[in-house]
Amino acid sequence: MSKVALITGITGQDGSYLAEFLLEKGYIVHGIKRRASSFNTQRVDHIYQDPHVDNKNFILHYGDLTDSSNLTRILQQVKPDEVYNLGAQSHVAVSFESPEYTADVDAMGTLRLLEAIRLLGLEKKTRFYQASTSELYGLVQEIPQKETTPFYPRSPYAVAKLYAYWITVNYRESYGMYACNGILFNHESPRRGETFVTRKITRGLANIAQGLEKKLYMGNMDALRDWGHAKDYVRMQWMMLQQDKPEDFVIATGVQYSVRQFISWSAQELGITLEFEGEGTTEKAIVVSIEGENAPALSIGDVIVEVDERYFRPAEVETLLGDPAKAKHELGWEPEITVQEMCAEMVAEDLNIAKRHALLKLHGHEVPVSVE
Ligand code: NDP
Ligand code: GDR
Repeated sequence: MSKVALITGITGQDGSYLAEFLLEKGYIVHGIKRRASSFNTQRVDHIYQDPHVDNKNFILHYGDLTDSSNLTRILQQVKPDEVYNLGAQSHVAVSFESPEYTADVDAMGTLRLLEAIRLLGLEKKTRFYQASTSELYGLVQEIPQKETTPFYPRSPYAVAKLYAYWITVNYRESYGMYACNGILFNHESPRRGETFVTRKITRGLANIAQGLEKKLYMGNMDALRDWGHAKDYVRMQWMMLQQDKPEDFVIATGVQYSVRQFISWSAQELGITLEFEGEGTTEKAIVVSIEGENAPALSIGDVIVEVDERYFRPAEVETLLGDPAKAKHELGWEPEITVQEMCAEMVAEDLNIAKRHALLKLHGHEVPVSVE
Protein backbone atom coordinates (compact mmCIF):
# COMPACT_ATOMS: atom_id res chain seq x y z
CA MET A 1 0.00 0.00 0.00
CA SER A 2 1.31 3.45 -0.90
CA LYS A 3 1.77 5.93 1.91
CA VAL A 4 -0.39 9.04 1.75
CA ALA A 5 1.01 12.52 2.39
CA LEU A 6 -0.76 15.87 2.70
CA ILE A 7 1.30 19.00 2.02
CA THR A 8 0.16 22.52 2.87
CA GLY A 9 2.03 25.14 0.83
CA ILE A 10 2.41 22.72 -2.08
CA THR A 11 2.56 25.58 -4.59
CA GLY A 12 5.60 27.09 -2.83
CA GLN A 13 9.31 26.41 -3.28
CA ASP A 14 9.60 23.60 -0.72
CA GLY A 15 6.16 22.15 -1.40
CA SER A 16 7.03 21.58 -5.04
CA TYR A 17 10.37 19.87 -4.32
CA LEU A 18 8.85 17.78 -1.52
CA ALA A 19 5.97 16.66 -3.75
CA GLU A 20 8.46 15.50 -6.42
CA PHE A 21 10.54 13.71 -3.78
CA LEU A 22 7.54 11.87 -2.26
CA LEU A 23 6.11 10.90 -5.66
CA GLU A 24 9.47 9.34 -6.52
CA LYS A 25 9.24 7.36 -3.28
CA GLY A 26 5.85 6.00 -4.36
CA TYR A 27 3.62 8.16 -2.14
CA ILE A 28 0.18 9.38 -3.02
CA VAL A 29 0.56 13.13 -2.59
CA HIS A 30 -2.29 15.48 -1.71
CA GLY A 31 -1.69 19.21 -1.61
CA ILE A 32 -3.61 22.27 -0.49
CA LYS A 33 -3.61 25.22 -2.85
CA ARG A 34 -5.14 28.64 -2.29
CA ARG A 35 -7.74 30.13 -4.49
CA ALA A 36 -6.15 32.96 -6.52
CA SER A 37 -7.46 35.19 -9.27
CA SER A 38 -4.96 33.68 -11.69
CA PHE A 39 -3.17 30.33 -11.90
CA ASN A 40 -0.73 29.83 -9.01
CA THR A 41 0.47 26.28 -9.64
CA GLN A 42 3.50 27.02 -11.86
CA ARG A 43 5.92 25.22 -9.54
CA VAL A 44 3.92 21.97 -9.67
CA ASP A 45 2.51 22.14 -13.20
CA HIS A 46 5.11 19.60 -14.40
CA ILE A 47 3.72 16.96 -12.00
CA TYR A 48 0.07 17.94 -12.39
CA GLN A 49 -2.29 15.10 -13.27
CA ASP A 50 -5.59 15.47 -15.05
CA PRO A 51 -8.30 15.10 -12.39
CA HIS A 52 -10.44 13.19 -14.91
CA VAL A 53 -8.11 10.17 -15.13
CA ASP A 54 -8.16 7.24 -12.67
CA ASN A 55 -5.41 6.17 -10.24
CA LYS A 56 -3.96 9.61 -9.74
CA ASN A 57 -1.18 9.93 -7.19
CA PHE A 58 -1.03 13.75 -7.16
CA ILE A 59 -4.21 15.48 -6.03
CA LEU A 60 -4.77 19.18 -5.28
CA HIS A 61 -7.49 20.54 -2.98
CA TYR A 62 -8.58 24.13 -2.56
CA GLY A 63 -7.98 25.27 1.00
CA ASP A 64 -6.55 27.84 3.34
CA LEU A 65 -4.79 27.68 6.69
CA THR A 66 -7.17 30.36 7.99
CA ASP A 67 -10.19 28.08 7.51
CA SER A 68 -10.46 25.23 10.02
CA SER A 69 -13.63 23.69 8.59
CA ASN A 70 -11.92 23.28 5.27
CA LEU A 71 -8.75 21.83 6.82
CA THR A 72 -10.83 19.36 8.83
CA ARG A 73 -12.77 18.27 5.75
CA ILE A 74 -9.61 17.68 3.70
CA LEU A 75 -7.95 15.74 6.53
CA GLN A 76 -11.09 13.63 7.00
CA GLN A 77 -11.17 12.84 3.30
CA VAL A 78 -7.44 12.17 2.84
CA LYS A 79 -6.58 10.51 6.21
CA PRO A 80 -2.88 11.08 5.57
CA ASP A 81 -0.02 9.06 7.07
CA GLU A 82 2.09 12.21 7.01
CA VAL A 83 1.24 15.92 7.07
CA TYR A 84 3.87 18.45 6.05
CA ASN A 85 2.81 21.93 7.18
CA LEU A 86 4.79 24.13 4.79
CA GLY A 87 2.07 26.71 4.11
CA ALA A 88 2.83 30.17 5.50
CA GLN A 89 3.01 33.88 4.87
CA SER A 90 6.74 33.29 4.66
CA HIS A 91 8.20 36.76 3.96
CA VAL A 92 9.80 38.36 7.01
CA ALA A 93 9.61 41.95 5.71
CA VAL A 94 5.97 41.52 4.64
CA SER A 95 5.12 40.26 8.14
CA PHE A 96 5.79 43.78 9.46
CA GLU A 97 3.18 45.05 6.97
CA SER A 98 0.62 42.30 7.66
CA PRO A 99 1.35 41.11 11.21
CA GLU A 100 -2.15 39.94 12.07
CA TYR A 101 -2.61 37.92 8.89
CA THR A 102 0.85 36.40 9.37
CA ALA A 103 -0.09 35.31 12.90
CA ASP A 104 -3.39 33.88 11.67
CA VAL A 105 -1.78 31.76 8.97
CA ASP A 106 1.58 30.85 10.51
CA ALA A 107 0.61 30.44 14.18
CA MET A 108 -3.12 29.73 14.26
CA GLY A 109 -2.97 27.77 11.01
CA THR A 110 -0.61 25.29 12.65
CA LEU A 111 -2.94 24.95 15.66
CA ARG A 112 -5.93 24.43 13.36
CA LEU A 113 -4.19 21.55 11.59
CA LEU A 114 -3.00 19.86 14.79
CA GLU A 115 -6.40 20.22 16.41
CA ALA A 116 -8.17 18.85 13.32
CA ILE A 117 -5.89 15.78 13.38
CA ARG A 118 -6.74 15.24 17.04
CA LEU A 119 -10.49 15.82 16.69
CA LEU A 120 -10.65 13.33 13.81
CA GLY A 121 -8.93 10.69 15.97
CA LEU A 122 -5.94 10.61 13.62
CA GLU A 123 -3.37 11.52 16.29
CA LYS A 124 -1.91 8.01 16.45
CA LYS A 125 -1.91 7.51 12.67
CA THR A 126 -0.83 10.82 11.23
CA ARG A 127 2.75 12.07 11.59
CA PHE A 128 3.17 15.87 11.53
CA TYR A 129 6.06 17.99 10.26
CA GLN A 130 6.17 21.69 11.14
CA ALA A 131 8.23 24.08 9.00
CA SER A 132 10.06 25.90 11.77
CA THR A 133 12.76 28.40 11.05
CA SER A 134 16.15 29.83 11.99
CA GLU A 135 14.31 33.17 12.32
CA LEU A 136 13.33 31.87 15.79
CA TYR A 137 16.92 32.62 16.87
CA GLY A 138 16.60 36.24 15.65
CA LEU A 139 18.87 38.19 17.97
CA VAL A 140 21.24 35.29 18.37
CA GLN A 141 22.12 34.09 21.85
CA GLU A 142 24.80 31.61 20.79
CA ILE A 143 26.99 30.96 17.72
CA PRO A 144 26.42 28.61 15.94
CA GLN A 145 22.76 27.98 16.65
CA LYS A 146 21.65 24.46 17.56
CA GLU A 147 18.52 22.73 18.88
CA THR A 148 19.18 23.93 22.45
CA THR A 149 19.96 27.60 21.60
CA PRO A 150 17.41 29.98 23.19
CA PHE A 151 15.00 31.73 20.81
CA TYR A 152 14.70 35.53 20.42
CA PRO A 153 12.32 36.24 17.50
CA ARG A 154 12.68 39.63 15.76
CA SER A 155 9.63 39.92 13.49
CA PRO A 156 5.90 39.20 13.50
CA TYR A 157 6.75 36.25 11.23
CA ALA A 158 9.23 34.83 13.72
CA VAL A 159 6.91 35.39 16.68
CA ALA A 160 4.10 33.56 14.84
CA LYS A 161 6.50 30.72 14.01
CA LEU A 162 7.51 30.59 17.69
CA TYR A 163 3.90 29.81 18.59
CA ALA A 164 3.79 27.16 15.86
CA TYR A 165 7.03 25.62 17.16
CA TRP A 166 5.74 25.30 20.73
CA ILE A 167 2.21 24.15 19.84
CA THR A 168 3.82 21.35 17.84
CA VAL A 169 5.94 20.36 20.86
CA ASN A 170 2.86 20.68 23.06
CA TYR A 171 0.69 18.35 20.95
CA ARG A 172 3.54 15.83 20.90
CA GLU A 173 3.84 15.92 24.70
CA SER A 174 0.11 16.21 25.48
CA TYR A 175 -1.39 13.71 23.05
CA GLY A 176 1.54 11.46 22.15
CA MET A 177 1.44 12.65 18.55
CA TYR A 178 4.36 12.04 16.23
CA ALA A 179 4.90 15.75 15.66
CA CYS A 180 8.22 17.44 15.06
CA ASN A 181 9.89 20.69 14.06
CA GLY A 182 12.52 21.10 11.38
CA ILE A 183 14.37 24.29 12.30
CA LEU A 184 15.48 25.13 8.80
CA PHE A 185 18.01 27.79 7.93
CA ASN A 186 17.58 29.72 4.66
CA HIS A 187 17.31 27.49 1.62
CA GLU A 188 17.01 28.62 -1.94
CA SER A 189 16.74 27.34 -5.51
CA PRO A 190 15.70 28.51 -8.97
CA ARG A 191 12.13 28.12 -7.63
CA ARG A 192 12.71 30.61 -4.79
CA GLY A 193 10.14 33.42 -4.65
CA GLU A 194 11.37 36.46 -6.58
CA THR A 195 11.34 38.81 -3.56
CA PHE A 196 13.66 36.80 -1.29
CA VAL A 197 17.17 38.14 -1.38
CA THR A 198 19.02 35.43 -3.37
CA ARG A 199 16.45 35.24 -6.15
CA LYS A 200 16.06 39.00 -6.23
CA ILE A 201 19.82 39.17 -6.86
CA THR A 202 20.11 36.40 -9.48
CA ARG A 203 17.03 37.58 -11.36
CA GLY A 204 17.89 41.27 -11.04
CA LEU A 205 21.49 40.90 -12.24
CA ALA A 206 20.49 38.62 -15.13
CA ASN A 207 17.91 41.21 -16.22
CA ILE A 208 20.47 44.04 -15.93
CA ALA A 209 23.04 42.08 -17.94
CA GLN A 210 20.45 41.60 -20.70
CA GLY A 211 19.36 45.25 -20.68
CA LEU A 212 15.91 44.67 -19.15
CA GLU A 213 16.61 46.66 -15.96
CA LYS A 214 19.11 49.33 -14.96
CA LYS A 215 19.82 48.79 -11.26
CA LEU A 216 19.36 46.46 -8.34
CA TYR A 217 18.24 48.22 -5.15
CA MET A 218 19.17 46.37 -1.98
CA GLY A 219 18.60 46.56 1.78
CA ASN A 220 21.13 45.43 4.38
CA MET A 221 24.02 43.87 2.44
CA ASP A 222 25.95 43.10 5.65
CA ALA A 223 23.37 40.49 6.71
CA LEU A 224 24.94 37.05 7.11
CA ARG A 225 23.02 33.90 6.24
CA ASP A 226 23.60 30.15 6.20
CA TRP A 227 22.23 29.28 2.76
CA GLY A 228 21.50 25.75 1.53
CA HIS A 229 19.63 24.21 -1.41
CA ALA A 230 15.90 23.46 -1.01
CA LYS A 231 16.34 20.01 -2.60
CA ASP A 232 18.68 18.94 0.19
CA TYR A 233 16.36 20.34 2.84
CA VAL A 234 13.11 18.62 1.72
CA ARG A 235 14.93 15.27 1.88
CA MET A 236 15.54 15.96 5.55
CA GLN A 237 11.88 16.93 6.11
CA TRP A 238 10.91 13.43 5.02
CA MET A 239 13.69 11.76 7.04
CA MET A 240 12.44 13.44 10.21
CA LEU A 241 9.09 11.66 9.87
CA GLN A 242 10.65 8.20 9.37
CA GLN A 243 12.27 7.83 12.81
CA ASP A 244 11.19 5.71 15.80
CA LYS A 245 10.44 8.76 17.91
CA PRO A 246 9.68 12.37 16.97
CA GLU A 247 12.44 14.91 17.56
CA ASP A 248 13.28 18.44 16.45
CA PHE A 249 16.30 19.07 14.23
CA VAL A 250 18.32 22.04 12.99
CA ILE A 251 18.91 21.84 9.23
CA ALA A 252 21.75 24.04 8.00
CA THR A 253 25.07 23.91 6.18
CA GLY A 254 27.26 25.30 8.98
CA VAL A 255 28.72 28.03 6.73
CA GLN A 256 27.60 31.66 6.45
CA TYR A 257 28.15 34.43 3.90
CA SER A 258 27.01 38.02 3.48
CA VAL A 259 24.37 39.27 1.05
CA ARG A 260 27.19 41.28 -0.58
CA GLN A 261 29.14 38.05 -1.20
CA PHE A 262 26.10 36.49 -2.85
CA ILE A 263 25.85 39.53 -5.15
CA SER A 264 29.55 39.15 -6.11
CA TRP A 265 29.17 35.44 -6.88
CA SER A 266 26.07 36.04 -8.97
CA ALA A 267 27.81 38.77 -10.95
CA GLN A 268 30.85 36.49 -11.49
CA GLU A 269 28.52 33.80 -12.90
CA LEU A 270 27.51 36.37 -15.52
CA GLY A 271 31.16 37.25 -16.25
CA ILE A 272 30.92 40.55 -14.37
CA THR A 273 33.40 41.65 -11.67
CA LEU A 274 32.02 44.20 -9.22
CA GLU A 275 33.76 46.55 -6.83
CA PHE A 276 31.84 47.83 -3.80
CA GLU A 277 32.34 51.48 -2.79
CA GLY A 278 30.92 53.62 0.01
CA GLU A 279 29.25 52.62 3.25
CA GLY A 280 25.74 52.22 4.64
CA THR A 281 23.09 53.91 2.53
CA THR A 282 25.67 55.29 0.05
CA GLU A 283 27.19 51.91 -0.78
CA LYS A 284 27.13 50.92 -4.44
CA ALA A 285 28.64 48.33 -6.75
CA ILE A 286 30.48 49.30 -9.93
CA VAL A 287 31.32 47.10 -12.91
CA VAL A 288 35.13 46.81 -13.18
CA SER A 289 35.43 44.04 -15.76
CA ILE A 290 33.25 42.04 -18.13
CA GLU A 291 34.08 38.68 -19.67
CA GLY A 292 32.09 36.51 -22.07
CA GLU A 293 28.82 37.17 -23.87
CA ASN A 294 26.27 37.26 -21.05
CA ALA A 295 26.25 40.99 -20.29
CA PRO A 296 25.91 42.78 -23.65
CA ALA A 297 24.02 45.67 -22.03
CA LEU A 298 26.83 46.63 -19.62
CA SER A 299 29.97 48.78 -19.77
CA ILE A 300 32.91 49.21 -17.40
CA GLY A 301 32.07 51.87 -14.78
CA ASP A 302 28.32 51.21 -14.71
CA VAL A 303 26.80 51.39 -11.23
CA ILE A 304 24.40 48.46 -11.05
CA VAL A 305 23.74 47.99 -7.31
CA GLU A 306 22.61 50.67 -4.85
CA VAL A 307 21.09 50.71 -1.39
CA ASP A 308 17.46 51.68 -0.87
CA GLU A 309 16.41 52.14 2.77
CA ARG A 310 12.96 50.89 1.80
CA TYR A 311 14.37 47.37 2.15
CA PHE A 312 15.67 47.86 5.70
CA ARG A 313 13.55 46.07 8.28
CA PRO A 314 12.24 47.62 11.51
CA ALA A 315 14.22 44.94 13.38
CA GLU A 316 16.90 43.02 11.50
CA VAL A 317 18.34 39.55 11.98
CA GLU A 318 22.00 40.34 11.32
CA THR A 319 23.57 36.91 11.48
CA LEU A 320 22.49 33.27 11.33
CA LEU A 321 24.74 30.24 11.37
CA GLY A 322 23.40 26.75 12.02
CA ASP A 323 25.02 23.71 13.58
CA PRO A 324 23.58 20.64 11.81
CA ALA A 325 25.59 18.13 13.95
CA LYS A 326 22.48 16.41 15.36
CA ALA A 327 21.00 15.83 11.89
CA LYS A 328 24.34 14.46 10.72
CA HIS A 329 24.96 12.13 13.64
CA GLU A 330 21.42 10.87 14.28
CA LEU A 331 20.04 10.78 10.72
CA GLY A 332 23.15 10.73 8.57
CA TRP A 333 21.98 13.86 6.74
CA GLU A 334 24.43 16.16 5.01
CA PRO A 335 23.80 18.80 2.36
CA GLU A 336 25.03 17.74 -1.09
CA ILE A 337 24.83 21.06 -2.94
CA THR A 338 27.13 23.95 -1.96
CA VAL A 339 25.95 27.56 -1.87
CA GLN A 340 28.25 28.38 -4.80
CA GLU A 341 26.77 25.54 -6.91
CA MET A 342 23.29 26.72 -5.97
CA CYS A 343 24.12 30.30 -6.94
CA ALA A 344 25.43 29.09 -10.34
CA GLU A 345 22.23 27.10 -10.94
CA MET A 346 20.01 30.05 -10.01
CA VAL A 347 21.93 32.49 -12.22
CA ALA A 348 21.89 30.07 -15.17
CA GLU A 349 18.09 29.67 -14.95
CA ASP A 350 17.46 33.40 -14.51
CA LEU A 351 19.81 34.19 -17.40
CA ASN A 352 17.84 31.84 -19.66
CA ILE A 353 14.62 33.60 -18.72
CA ALA A 354 16.20 37.04 -19.19
CA LYS A 355 17.53 36.07 -22.64
CA ARG A 356 14.07 34.91 -23.72
CA HIS A 357 12.56 38.17 -22.43
CA ALA A 358 15.24 40.26 -24.15
CA LEU A 359 14.41 38.53 -27.44
CA LEU A 360 10.69 39.17 -26.97
CA LYS A 361 11.39 42.82 -26.17
CA LEU A 362 13.56 43.15 -29.28
CA HIS A 363 10.53 42.06 -31.32
CA GLY A 364 8.27 44.60 -29.62
CA HIS A 365 6.51 42.32 -27.13
CA GLU A 366 5.71 43.20 -23.50
CA VAL A 367 7.88 41.41 -20.92
CA PRO A 368 7.41 41.06 -17.16
CA VAL A 369 10.28 42.95 -15.53
CA SER A 370 8.66 43.96 -12.25
CA VAL A 371 11.21 44.33 -9.45
CA GLU A 372 10.72 44.38 -5.69
P1 NDP B 1 6.97 29.88 -0.09
O1 NDP B 1 6.65 31.28 0.28
O2 NDP B 1 7.65 29.60 -1.37
O3 NDP B 1 5.62 29.01 -0.06
C1 NDP B 1 4.63 29.23 0.90
C2 NDP B 1 3.42 28.40 0.56
O4 NDP B 1 2.39 28.67 1.53
C3 NDP B 1 2.81 28.71 -0.80
O5 NDP B 1 2.33 27.51 -1.37
C4 NDP B 1 1.66 29.63 -0.45
O6 NDP B 1 0.62 29.62 -1.41
C5 NDP B 1 1.19 28.95 0.83
N1 NDP B 1 0.32 29.81 1.65
C6 NDP B 1 0.48 31.12 1.95
N2 NDP B 1 -0.55 31.57 2.69
C7 NDP B 1 -1.39 30.51 2.85
C8 NDP B 1 -2.64 30.33 3.48
N3 NDP B 1 -3.26 31.35 4.09
N4 NDP B 1 -3.22 29.11 3.45
C9 NDP B 1 -2.61 28.08 2.81
N5 NDP B 1 -1.43 28.18 2.17
C10 NDP B 1 -0.83 29.39 2.19
O7 NDP B 1 7.81 29.28 1.13
P2 NDP B 1 8.95 28.16 1.14
O8 NDP B 1 8.54 27.04 0.27
O9 NDP B 1 10.26 28.82 0.95
O10 NDP B 1 8.90 27.70 2.67
C11 NDP B 1 8.06 26.65 3.10
C12 NDP B 1 7.84 26.78 4.60
O11 NDP B 1 9.08 26.71 5.28
C13 NDP B 1 7.19 28.08 5.04
O12 NDP B 1 6.37 27.77 6.14
C14 NDP B 1 8.36 28.93 5.49
O13 NDP B 1 7.94 29.87 6.46
C15 NDP B 1 9.26 27.88 6.08
N6 NDP B 1 10.68 28.15 6.04
C16 NDP B 1 11.29 28.47 4.86
C17 NDP B 1 12.65 28.62 4.79
C18 NDP B 1 13.35 28.99 3.52
O14 NDP B 1 14.50 29.44 3.60
N7 NDP B 1 12.75 28.80 2.37
C19 NDP B 1 13.49 28.46 6.01
C20 NDP B 1 12.74 28.08 7.18
C21 NDP B 1 11.40 27.92 7.18
P3 NDP B 1 0.69 30.60 -2.73
O15 NDP B 1 1.61 29.90 -3.69
O16 NDP B 1 -0.71 30.65 -3.16
O17 NDP B 1 1.25 31.92 -2.26
P1 GDR C 1 14.91 35.92 5.44
O1 GDR C 1 15.18 35.91 3.88
O2 GDR C 1 14.37 37.19 5.93
O3 GDR C 1 16.17 35.41 6.08
O4 GDR C 1 13.75 34.82 5.57
P2 GDR C 1 15.39 37.07 2.82
O5 GDR C 1 16.01 36.41 1.64
O6 GDR C 1 14.16 37.86 2.60
O7 GDR C 1 16.46 38.04 3.54
C1 GDR C 1 17.75 37.57 3.91
C2 GDR C 1 18.57 38.76 4.39
O8 GDR C 1 18.86 39.61 3.28
C3 GDR C 1 18.64 40.95 3.67
N1 GDR C 1 18.35 41.79 2.50
C4 GDR C 1 17.27 41.70 1.74
N2 GDR C 1 16.22 40.86 1.76
C5 GDR C 1 15.26 41.00 0.81
N3 GDR C 1 14.22 40.14 0.79
N4 GDR C 1 15.32 41.99 -0.15
C6 GDR C 1 16.36 42.88 -0.20
O9 GDR C 1 16.41 43.76 -1.04
C7 GDR C 1 17.39 42.71 0.78
N5 GDR C 1 18.55 43.37 1.01
C8 GDR C 1 19.12 42.79 2.06
C9 GDR C 1 17.50 40.87 4.66
O10 GDR C 1 17.40 42.06 5.43
C10 GDR C 1 17.88 39.63 5.45
O11 GDR C 1 18.78 39.95 6.45
C11 GDR C 1 13.78 33.64 4.80
C12 GDR C 1 12.33 33.21 4.54
O12 GDR C 1 12.33 32.12 3.65
C13 GDR C 1 11.66 32.77 5.84
O13 GDR C 1 10.39 32.20 5.54
C14 GDR C 1 12.53 31.72 6.51
O14 GDR C 1 11.95 31.34 7.75
C15 GDR C 1 13.94 32.26 6.74
O15 GDR C 1 14.49 32.63 5.48
C16 GDR C 1 14.86 31.22 7.37
